[in-house]
Amino acid sequence: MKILFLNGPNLNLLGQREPEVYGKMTLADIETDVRKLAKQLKVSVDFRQSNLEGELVGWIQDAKGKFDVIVINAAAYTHTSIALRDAIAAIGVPTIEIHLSNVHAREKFRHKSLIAPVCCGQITGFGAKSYLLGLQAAVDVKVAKK
Ligand code: CA2
Repeated sequence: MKILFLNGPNLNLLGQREPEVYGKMTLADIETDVRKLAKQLKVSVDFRQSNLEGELVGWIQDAKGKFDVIVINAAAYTHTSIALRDAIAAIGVPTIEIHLSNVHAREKFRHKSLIAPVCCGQITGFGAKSYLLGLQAAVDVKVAKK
C-alpha cells in the first residue's frame, strides 16, 4: 500500500514560528514520526511539501495509478483553492484532509474548506498527531475499499 502525504504553503516554516499554534516540531520531525508508524503498519510513504499551488495540483494528478491514498495538509490553499479541489475530484484517489490546528476554532475564513467535500474526511486539531491519525485513516480507507 502506497500513501502520498502532501503539504501546502508555509508548512516548511513549522517549528520556527508560531509554536503556540502549530507546535514545536518541524515538518522533518513530523515526517520521521510518520515514517516510523508507516514501517509498523507495513505501508510505504512519500512525503512532499510545496509552496506552489500548481506543483501540488501536478502531484495530485500524478498520484493516479501510483498511490492508493493521499493525505493532504493543503494549509492556506484549503480555504482558497478550487484547483486543488478539482484535481482531487478528477483523479478519484481517496484523499484525507488533515490540519495541525483546529481550523473550526480559529478565524472564520478558516472554517470553510473547499477540499472537504471531495475528501473522505477531515482530521483537524491534533497537532503533529493529525498526521499519524491521517496515516491510520488512510490505511483504514484502503482496507475498507478492498
Ligand atoms: O492547522 C493547519 O495545519 C493549517 O493547515 C495550517 C495553515 C493554515 O493556513 C490553515 O488554516 C491550517 C498554515 C500553515 C503555515 O504554517 C506556519 C508554520 C510556522 C509559522 C508560520 C506558518
